[in-house]
Amino acid sequence: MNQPVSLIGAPTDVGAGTRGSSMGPEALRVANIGPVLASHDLDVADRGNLSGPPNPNLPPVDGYRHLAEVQAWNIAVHDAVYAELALGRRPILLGGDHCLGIGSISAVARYCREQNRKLRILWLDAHADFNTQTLTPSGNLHGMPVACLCGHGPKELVEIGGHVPAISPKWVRQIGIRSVDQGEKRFVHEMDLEVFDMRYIDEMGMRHTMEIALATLDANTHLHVSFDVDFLDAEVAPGVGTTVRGGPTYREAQLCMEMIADTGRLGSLDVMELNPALDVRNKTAEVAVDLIESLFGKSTLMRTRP
Ligand code: HAR
Ligand code: MN
Ligand code: MN
Ligand code: MN
Repeated sequence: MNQPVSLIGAPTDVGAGTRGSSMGPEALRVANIGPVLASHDLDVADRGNLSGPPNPNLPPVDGYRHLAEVQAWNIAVHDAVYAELALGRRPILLGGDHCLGIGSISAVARYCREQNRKLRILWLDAHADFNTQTLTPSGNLHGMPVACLCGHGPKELVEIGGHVPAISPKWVRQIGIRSVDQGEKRFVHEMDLEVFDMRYIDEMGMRHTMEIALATLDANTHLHVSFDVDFLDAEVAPGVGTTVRGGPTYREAQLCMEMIADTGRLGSLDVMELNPALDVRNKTAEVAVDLIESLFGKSTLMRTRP
């Protein structure tokens, strides 16, 4: 039997500029995320939704929008994700906007630290999410979670996992990136983040990209995937707040997920930024569920790794 999984809904859009990702968890359930995973010999528990403050829809204060609300939601996410890991289960966070990656990944990092495990984070996204108070063009905290996790952000967010910084940039591999703000770009280079942007994927192909991103995993490595649905090409996945043209096709994304599954190391997952208010007949949710099915080991035929 595979390691069991737990679904945790976090219905909020407090970190985003566009409203609607608060409906993401229910859209993923309507697209049958639970039963689909259960059909692959997995014990699936749906823990329901977390609760937190409403979205006050206010402008930024000192460079951040909704910092107190984002903090409250991330503490709830941290505690819920940590609790599932402590039970020996694999948490699947159903977002919600991507600011919640702070709570989720700081919990995973805490657990790995306690268990003496290595951590590798795959950040699948159109965006680097590496802005800071001074670099951000919007104040939206969903543009800052990777920087916060690396210790660059307000103490309300960087301290959530109890260890600052929660992670090292060396543990992160970003894939599918194609929209990075000017100041953010400089900071990505300064911190030496490993980014496989769309040009890299165009030139080298998804297979080579994933071979490099997944290199040097060992039996003691916990693999966390933070899947921002806007990673996907906008034509495949219109149901997100910040679509960016020129992302991975459906097949490229499938290969990405299948190669992650082949490692057998997947320990936790975030599914973020799905916005049903912008979707077409829930198709983006269905595409996301198809891909997650591959991530948890669905394959067309039985195959040995070539
Ligand atoms: N870079 C922009 C900002 O910081 C928008 C990035 C956030 N969008 C997301 N996250 N969907 O990946 O405002
Ligand atoms: Mn993101
Ligand atoms: Mn994004
Ligand atoms: Mn299916």
